[in-house]
Amino acid sequence: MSNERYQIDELLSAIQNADSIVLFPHISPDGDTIGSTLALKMMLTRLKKRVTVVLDDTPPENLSFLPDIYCVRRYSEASHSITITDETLAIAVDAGGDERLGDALGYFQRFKHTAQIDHHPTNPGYAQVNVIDDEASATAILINRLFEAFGLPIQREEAICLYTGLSTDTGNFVYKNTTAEAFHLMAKLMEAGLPVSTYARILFRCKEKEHIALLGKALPTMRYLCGGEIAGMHISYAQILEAGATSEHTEGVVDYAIDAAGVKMAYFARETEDGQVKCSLRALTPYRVDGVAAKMGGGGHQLAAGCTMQGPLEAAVSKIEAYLQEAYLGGV
Ligand SMILES: [Mn+2]
Repeated sequence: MSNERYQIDELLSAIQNADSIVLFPHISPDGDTIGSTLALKMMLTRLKKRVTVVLDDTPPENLSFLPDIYCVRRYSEASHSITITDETLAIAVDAGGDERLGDALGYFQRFKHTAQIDHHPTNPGYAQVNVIDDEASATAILINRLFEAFGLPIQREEAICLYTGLSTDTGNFVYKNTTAEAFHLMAKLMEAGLPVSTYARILFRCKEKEHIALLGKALPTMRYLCGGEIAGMHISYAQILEAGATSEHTEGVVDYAIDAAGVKMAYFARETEDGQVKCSLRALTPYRVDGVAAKMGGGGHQLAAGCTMQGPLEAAVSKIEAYLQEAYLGGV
């Protein structure tokens, strides 16, 4: 099956016709873009292609366990040493829009042949060959389809990479995008020798000590509004420093607010070094926080959004609480 957004046959030919391939994961990289890219890189290497991976960013520290992660090269350093020929193919991986390539976009556009593999519904189809399936839980699912099309059985290291993509994009198989196909792939990865408990622990259980220290400072600020249906926490920049933490360690703190029983909408506000306030917002269906974020120049999805506000912290917190209550009382 092939249509304008799902040109799988065209991608297979483009790969077959290429002698070298450059892969482009997206900036602010997550487990799916990095895991899918690395699995694809391993697969293409088995097909005797010369493969490089360029990224206008650095992979997060928590993905440093991934096999071949060292192959992900900083775009600004790597791009000079790669020769582009008429037989070089560029493939963007998991990038929902071409702006997700950051400064590497201009470079991507210089290739004679471009393709992309993605699952974001808002993807405009910016490459010559687009393989977009917005019903796929993760781009890892689409990479698996390439393994199948090329008749290549998945090997253990490839399984670790695909598992990382699939499990992180589905929130460890609990988000609404978790499909039967996700579990079929999971079975296949297990058969390939995936040590799931080892990697599930690394990805979903282990926390940096700085994160725990920061959590210890945020939790006492938990405040409930609207009969316990709105919850939120905040932390000052001084407290972040006291915890020895950086912004990376604040990830996931907001979950403690939205996961409190009975809570429908939640926020976590943190002061930045320059005195602004970054706010993460969460909601449970049918409530939504995208509108609240948009009011403050931010954005995101219905159930997970964010925005940056002017300080001071206390004023920003009052404002965000007022907007959340307004959205809550409005019904959604
Ligand atoms: Mn993804």
